[in-house]
Amino acid sequence: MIEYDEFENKMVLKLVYYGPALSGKTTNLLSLHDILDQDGRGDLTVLDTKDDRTIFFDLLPFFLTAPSGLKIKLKVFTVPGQVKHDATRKAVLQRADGVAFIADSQLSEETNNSESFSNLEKNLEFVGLDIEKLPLVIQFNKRDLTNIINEDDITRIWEPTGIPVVLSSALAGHGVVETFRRLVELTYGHIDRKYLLGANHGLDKNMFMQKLTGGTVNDAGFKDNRHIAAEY
Ligand SMILES: Nc1nc2c(ncn2[C@@H]2O[C@H](COP(=O)(O)OP(=O)(O)O)[C@@H](O)[C@H]2O)c(=O)[nH]1
Ligand SMILES: [Mg+2]
Repeated sequence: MIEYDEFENKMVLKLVYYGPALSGKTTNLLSLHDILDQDGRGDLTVLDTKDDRTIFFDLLPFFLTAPSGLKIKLKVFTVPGQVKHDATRKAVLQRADGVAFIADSQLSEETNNSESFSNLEKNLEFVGLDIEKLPLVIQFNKRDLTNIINEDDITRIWEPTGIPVVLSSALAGHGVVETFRRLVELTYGHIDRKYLLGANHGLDKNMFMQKLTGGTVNDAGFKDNRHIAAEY
């Protein structure tokens, strides 16, 4: 649920990187921060320390102005993955406009992934968001490691859901921008339907993508990432 202030001509969007502890959520934002080194990208705040008591979230903001003058701030958050930080996760998830679920590809993490995804479903319901309508992208991270879930299994499980899947190695920066692009693209569609960004503000999808990611919509993203994954 977007924050839109018509009087001030300002809009604040919120994207959330969700997933189990240590799946690579913070690493995604660190890589995004490094790769998208451009106008409109703010500084990264990492509040996620290794000390259990001080784990909160990370925040990477982006800023852009539509041709109409509408100022848009896009806040990208991570949640703490550990089970006990559920209250923080709920708070971060409030009013989210889109979610990237970062799964850890290691076979040993399968239970943690599925518990975290169930937790996402439960918490979306708790904060009043409909998972069927919310822009959602799944990233299978750590493709550089061995003993990982294979691509065929990922496709078999996730393709029927229609949720876009990106294979990545966030540590190497692979698949990180693609995940963000996919999410930003879905989020644009979601918001444009309601706030007519194109019709009323002159901000079409390509311009939105260009301003946020420095690139245009890449519909071959999934294939590209399969290609990258094959390199490991
Ligand atoms: N091998 C490998 N390690 C990764 C990758 N992404 C993250 N990591 C490592 O996994 C650990 C947890 O990452 P972090 O981003 O802190 O996880 P978070 O708890 O989800 O924020 C760190 O040691 C990262 O360096 C990846 O793509 N490949
Ligand atoms: Mg983290």
